[in-house]
Amino acid sequence: MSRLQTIESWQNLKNRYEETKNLHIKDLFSIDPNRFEKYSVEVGDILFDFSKNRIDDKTLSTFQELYAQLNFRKKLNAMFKGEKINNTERRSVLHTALRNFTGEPVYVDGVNVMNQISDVLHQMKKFVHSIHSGEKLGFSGKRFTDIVNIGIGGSDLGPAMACAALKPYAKYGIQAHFVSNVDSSDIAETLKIVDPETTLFIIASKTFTTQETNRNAVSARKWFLSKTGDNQEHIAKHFIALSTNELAVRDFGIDPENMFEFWNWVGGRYSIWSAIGISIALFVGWDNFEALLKGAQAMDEHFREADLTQNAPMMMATLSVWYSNFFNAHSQAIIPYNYYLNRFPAFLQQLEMESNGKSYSKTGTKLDYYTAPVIWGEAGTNAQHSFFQLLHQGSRFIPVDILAAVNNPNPIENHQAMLFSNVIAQSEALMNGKSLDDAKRELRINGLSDEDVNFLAPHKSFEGNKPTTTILFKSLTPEVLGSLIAAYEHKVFVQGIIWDINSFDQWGVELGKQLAGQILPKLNLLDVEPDRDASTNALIKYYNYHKK
Ligand code: G6Q
Repeated sequence: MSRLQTIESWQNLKNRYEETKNLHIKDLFSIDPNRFEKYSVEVGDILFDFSKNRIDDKTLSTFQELYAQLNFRKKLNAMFKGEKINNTERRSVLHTALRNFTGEPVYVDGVNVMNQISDVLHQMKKFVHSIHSGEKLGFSGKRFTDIVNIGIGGSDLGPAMACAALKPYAKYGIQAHFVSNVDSSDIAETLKIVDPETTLFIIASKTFTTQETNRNAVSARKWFLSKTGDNQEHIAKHFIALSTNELAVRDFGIDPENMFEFWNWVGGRYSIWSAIGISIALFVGWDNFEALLKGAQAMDEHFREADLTQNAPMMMATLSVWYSNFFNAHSQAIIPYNYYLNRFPAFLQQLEMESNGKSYSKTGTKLDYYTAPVIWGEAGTNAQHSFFQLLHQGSRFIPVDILAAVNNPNPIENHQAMLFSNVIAQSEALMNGKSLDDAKRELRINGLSDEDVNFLAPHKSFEGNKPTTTILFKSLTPEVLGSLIAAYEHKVFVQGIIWDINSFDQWGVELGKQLAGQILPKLNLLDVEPDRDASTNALIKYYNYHKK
């Protein structure tokens, strides 16, 4: 049996589930009119409303006991202090240090990493200014107009999501492009629209050994040289690297002067705050990048100080565990009612599923409970016209996070009021549902026969009692975005503490990297490999036969 199952409060949560599983959220509001005040939290410009969830005081106090029994505070401090909590890679986990403006030192192996962080931030800031001011120009003396970030996974999703989210803050007339996929169409489509004289290529790779990134980087370099008279000296002006691996950067032909370093205690999916964020700074300006970091730091402080019911990331994690492990929820939907947050669900997919999609405890015991749910989502209101049917009437239990800004940077007549009324209406409808009697009453009012009423009513009724967490913010500013990302990062950390897993390794991703390396040479062979199964051999043969 896993350790978690032996903890008394975990067993009590099972009882609590049995006692409360049939309670309806709307009844919880009738019982306790202060429910919203109790179960909502404001952090800076963000309001987290947890009150439309299937929780009550007793459930939360049982979770409180669980956190105490798990020594949660001690574990939280261990992360912030740089202890090597990523035990399978024997690394510290210090994305929080990257946005630490408190002046407090943070030590790894006796070294205060704040000095290295501030050096690189300084180097980044200088570089960003020199591009924006025109001090640094392309090889032909023209200003940079485009940046192409070549990276994948954690070296792509964060900056790509943030540049999309902060588009209204873009200044200096720089267009940001992101190339990640080894599918040649990705780089080809980007190269069709950029000008070699005015484009800066950013090779973003923590390890600098990732197949897709290296392949795309080589193609970009080849294209660049072919368009610029094959002069290797121009590379220095147009290629920079973000990496922990100086040797590989040098081998690729990028001068270490043009390399922005980060460290192995920054996980890929947590690296947006490091040099990996340089594309954001180039796109929206240094002040806005710094505001993003400060927003995250504000969430860090909140997370370290607030008690459970007033702690946004802890509440998010508590609800996720409550639903995953007791209500058997297999997935969680993320619906931003915000055009600019269209990449946010994809970013969270990696953050949550790569961090907590694990089946073994930190000490190597096979777990006997569910860990990370599947994270999925799409921007509203579009999502309402596709999968909301399943949220409302499907047979699965799916908690939903709804995110929305009150103010729109592009106000046009009543668009924003329409958008926002959908936010409110959906969370209300998911909770309230519509009883069979109400459905029948409506049909009768519309003049339907008894036969039609009885036939149609079940199809027009909604169970309701579907939990939503609504996250509202005044506007989608860089600070708000920083705080939101940090809130989800900490949610993932708290889940990992309860599930007793290492949220900071990713051996499943490493497997993909190994396999890609093994299969590549085989694609050139027509002969089948006797060691491979018939299906794999047939697929390789199909490829070889049909390739032009
Ligand atoms: C993130 C993962 C993974 C990683 C990519 C790219 O946490 O480790 O998504 O970011 O595989 O790796 P490199 O940055 O080393 O190229």
